[in-house]
Amino acid sequence: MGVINVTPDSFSDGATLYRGSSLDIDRAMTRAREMVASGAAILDIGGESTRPGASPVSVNEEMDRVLPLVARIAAELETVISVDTSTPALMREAAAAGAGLLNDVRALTREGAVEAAAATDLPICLMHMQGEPGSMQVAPHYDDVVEVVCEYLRSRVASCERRGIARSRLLLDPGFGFGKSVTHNLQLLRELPRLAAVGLPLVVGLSRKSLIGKLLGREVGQRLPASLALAVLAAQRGAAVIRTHDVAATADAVSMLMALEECVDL
Ligand code: 7PJ
Repeated sequence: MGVINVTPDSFSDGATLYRGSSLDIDRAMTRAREMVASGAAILDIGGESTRPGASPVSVNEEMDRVLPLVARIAAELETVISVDTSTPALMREAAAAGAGLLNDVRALTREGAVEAAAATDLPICLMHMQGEPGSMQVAPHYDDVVEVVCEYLRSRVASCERRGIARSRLLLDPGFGFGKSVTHNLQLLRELPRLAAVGLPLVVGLSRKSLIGKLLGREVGQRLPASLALAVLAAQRGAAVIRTHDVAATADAVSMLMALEECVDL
């Protein structure tokens, strides 16, 4: 899953996809085309910055950022379009514009989100987050992070099922970096098989995340080697989808694991 952020303040795409405050949609399309050519099966389009400390975006602004790009990708590329949103109105509109997956870092907890997602018939990724982006990294605390995340995601699955979303439509994500210390993130990665045992496909996003900065002292632009290692380690522990900013390199890295495990003949 290749990440395309359409937020002017994104730490990884902001500098290149925007001219001032307006999205350069041709540049975003070039990025999308490159990612598909490099082996991305899914493109994840997000219009809300959820990095730690980010400020909220209005519904209209988020829709204006995301929908034109979803429509262009749907018209021009053969790929699954994922929309990274917690906003019910955007879920509905994105599905109508050609999205193939809803990716919600708030696991459909916003008012009206379960109903909106249910009505689309699309697959949905439910992610765990403790707190909200503005404050989630202040002092994250868990007694047993793996147990808490598993229990939370199980309860969200049950709630979705009660409200008309078949279990077969769901994917789960522990939400690396979303209200988690370095130790919490490492425990979740180490014990990812416990989350895989819930029985639904796992999405993992560790690409360029701040745990790498904290462990190695690397700036965002210097985090690719560690991101590749984390992608392989996650795939080895049962991740079905790897969310990454660097598709070509990640596809190569994960392909080595797949060759080793004889999942594919390269
Ligand atoms: C994730 C996400 C993630 C899922 C972001 C960033 C922050 N969606 N959206 N999983 N992260 N499912 O890319 O650093 O880890 S935004």
